[in-house]
Amino acid sequence: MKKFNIAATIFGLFLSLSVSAHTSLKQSTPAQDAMLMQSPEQLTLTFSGDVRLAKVTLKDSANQAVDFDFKPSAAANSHFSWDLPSLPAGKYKVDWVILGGDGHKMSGAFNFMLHGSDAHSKMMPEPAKSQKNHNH
Ligand SMILES: [Cu+2]
Repeated sequence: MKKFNIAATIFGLFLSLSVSAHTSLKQSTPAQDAMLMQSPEQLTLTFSGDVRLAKVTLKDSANQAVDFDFKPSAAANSHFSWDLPSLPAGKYKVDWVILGGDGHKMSGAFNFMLHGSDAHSKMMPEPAKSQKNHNH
C-alpha cells in the first residue's frame, strides 16, 4: 500500500509539472460541447498564457471550412476573438495550433453544435423536445 502511495504521488507530481509547463486552452466561446440555439456572433479563445496562434480553423460536419478572416498572430497574446458569419445549424469543430511561450507547438480541438429552427424537425419527427431533454 505504501509503495502504491509513493507511485501515485510521483505520478501526480509529474502531471502537475507537465500541466504548468505548457500553455493550454483555458476557455472558449462557443464552449466545448456547447449546444447553441442561435448562431454565435464571435469565436473567442483564451489561453492560460501568452501564445502565438499558428492556425485556427472552423469546420462544419461536411468538413467545409468557415471563413472568419483568421490571420496568424505575430504578437503573443492570451485572448483572441473573431466575428463569425451567420452559421447554418449543424455540428462544428474548431481546431487550433499555437506556439506557446516556451516555444512548444501545441494543438487542440473542440466541438459545438448549433440548433436551428428546422434542425430538430429534420432530426426528430415528433414535436420538438425541450432543451432539458437533450441527450446527444
Ligand atoms: Cu439537440
